[in-house]
Amino acid sequence: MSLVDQLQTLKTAAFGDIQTASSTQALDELRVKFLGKKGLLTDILKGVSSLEVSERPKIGQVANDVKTEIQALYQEKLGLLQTQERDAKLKEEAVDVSMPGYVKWTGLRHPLNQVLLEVQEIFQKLGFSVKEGPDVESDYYNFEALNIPKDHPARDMHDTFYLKNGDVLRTHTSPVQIRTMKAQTPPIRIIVPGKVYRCDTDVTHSPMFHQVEGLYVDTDVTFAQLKGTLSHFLKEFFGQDKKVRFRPSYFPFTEPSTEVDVQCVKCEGHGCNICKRTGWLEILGAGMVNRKVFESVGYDPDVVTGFAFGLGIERLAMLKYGIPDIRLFYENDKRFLSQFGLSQSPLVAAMTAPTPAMPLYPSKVQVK
Ligand code: FA5
Repeated sequence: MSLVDQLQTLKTAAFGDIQTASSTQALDELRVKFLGKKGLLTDILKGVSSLEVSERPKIGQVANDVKTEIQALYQEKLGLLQTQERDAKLKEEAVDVSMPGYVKWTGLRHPLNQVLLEVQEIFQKLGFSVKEGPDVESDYYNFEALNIPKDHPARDMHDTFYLKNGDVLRTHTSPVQIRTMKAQTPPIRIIVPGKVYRCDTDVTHSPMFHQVEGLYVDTDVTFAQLKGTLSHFLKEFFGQDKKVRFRPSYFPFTEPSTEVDVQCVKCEGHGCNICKRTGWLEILGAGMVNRKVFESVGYDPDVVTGFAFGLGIERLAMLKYGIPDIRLFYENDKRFLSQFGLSQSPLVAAMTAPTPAMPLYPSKVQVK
């Protein structure tokens, strides 16, 4: 077959293949096959060297024409296939704007932390600052300095976890009262949030729970101020219309002592299963700091007076949100925890923006 015929046959084959190519990739493979450096056209042109010199330009011309025509068809087909492939891709990736969007899950504060921050915020506005103390305490700080000597019956109220060396897991946050008074002179106005431990467990008691201690020491601190401060706190926390009552009680480190009840959050005082038909719920213990406690920290009880209180954070959270079982707080079940996200923003703001202290009661103590 002459070279011209071979070129014509090549052109026919290339046209047929290019026209039926179904993708840009297949088309590119055809370009390499027919027009590439080691392609079929190059193969045919190798035969030119055996021709008479006079015949060579004519064959060269035919070969160029064939190549140009194949390239033109290739370009035309390439444009067509690229358009088809782009359209298919756009169709495949099209966004269905009627589909629901992805919901971004953002973390929430634990309900106990939310309540704790709320409590802190209320007291910080009254001029109380936040102190902390160790979870492992000596018998002295947890009991003795608080007027609970060994063999005192009040120790039975605190189902204590003892360590081998005689230290204890603190049973309340009250030891931080002693630590602070030993380190500072009055006036003192602190709250102490923290974990406490008691060997006690049921639906309203946990072996580890959280308390917030409060201590205000100055001259002329009165029981009226204790009542006013705690009433203000409870109304801020539970709502202005909640009734509050103070009942006489006993704590070795306060005299007189009181327990404070709020009107039952469920039945509003009519009596129900939560408040054991009394209409009231006990929320905290409090009292005027016992003279013996002042003596144990080296303060003169004839000069200074003070009040202290201790409240359970779990108890506050259970009452505010109607949670029937304390163990729900510690199970880390997201279905439970995610119900408490709404009050986050103001609390975060309270955390990040320091509240200026605005003392209710200006100090009269002269610190030398
Ligand atoms: C005390 O712990 C005293 N230190 C409080 C106090 C401080 C009185 C300063 C006077 C002056 P009480 O044992 O009542 O008191 O505990 C205080 C609160 O902790 C209770 O009202 C209750 O809300 C909470 N609480 C007590 N035991 C548990 C427990 N096992 N689980 C969860 N909360 C508890």
